[in-house]
Amino acid sequence: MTADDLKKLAAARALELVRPGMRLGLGTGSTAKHFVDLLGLRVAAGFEVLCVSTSEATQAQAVALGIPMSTLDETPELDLTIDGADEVDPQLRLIKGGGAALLREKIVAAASARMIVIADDGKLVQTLGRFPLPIEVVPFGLEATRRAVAAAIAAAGSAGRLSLRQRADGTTLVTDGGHYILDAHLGTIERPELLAQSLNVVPGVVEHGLFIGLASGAILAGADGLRLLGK
Ligand code: ABF
Repeated sequence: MTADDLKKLAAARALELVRPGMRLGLGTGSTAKHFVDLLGLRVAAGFEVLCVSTSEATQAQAVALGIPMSTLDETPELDLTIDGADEVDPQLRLIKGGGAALLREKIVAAASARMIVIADDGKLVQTLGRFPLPIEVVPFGLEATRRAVAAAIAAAGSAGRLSLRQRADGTTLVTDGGHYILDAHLGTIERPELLAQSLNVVPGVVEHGLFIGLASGAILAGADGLRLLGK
C-alpha cells in the first residue's frame, strides 16, 4: 500500500466515529482531505452534519462537496474534530503546521470535545522534533521576533536554525490569518511542554505547532493495519 492508501485507510476509520447530527471540525492536509471527501459522499446520501473548517482550502473543498458549513461564532462547541499531523508521540503530543494551518487548527481542536488525529504510521515518533516546528508570527518586527524566538528556544533547552516559510515560487508564505511562519529545525524536542510555554510568551508569536493535551486519540495506518492510540 502507498502512503496515500494508508491515509485513506485512516480517514475511512475516522468516518466510523461520525454520528448523524454531529458538529465536526474538518482538518487540513492530504489525510484530512480524504476524510472530507468521504464525508462528502455520506452527506450526498443524506447524512446530516454541521462542520467548521480549519483552513480556506478545506472550506472550499467542503463547500464544493455540499457539506453544510458553519463557523465557530455560530457553532462554538464541536463534538469531534478530525485532523492530520506532522508528528505524533505516544503521549499524543503533536507537531502540526506543515500545512500552514496550525492557528485555525488549534482553535478548532480546542473547541472540540474530541480531536482525533488521522495519519500514516510514519508520523508516529518517540520524540518530537524531527519535523521542523512551525511557529506562526506577525510580519511586523519579524527580525526582532526571530531573535526573541531563538532565545525562547534556547531557554527551553533546544536549539536549531529558524527558516522563514516560503512558497514554491520563492515568495514568503502568508497564512490564512495573514501571518508568516518560522520553522524551527530542532531535531529533537526533549521537553515539549517547556518549549510550548516558552514560545507562548514571546511578543509577536501568534501560535506554534506543538499541540499538547488537545488530541484525544490517533488513528495510524500502517502496512500491518490500523493502530489506535487514546480514545
Ligand atoms: C495539517 O495536516 C497540518 O497541521 C499538518 O501539517 C498536516 C499533515 O499533512 P498530511 O496529512 O498531508 O500529512 O493538519
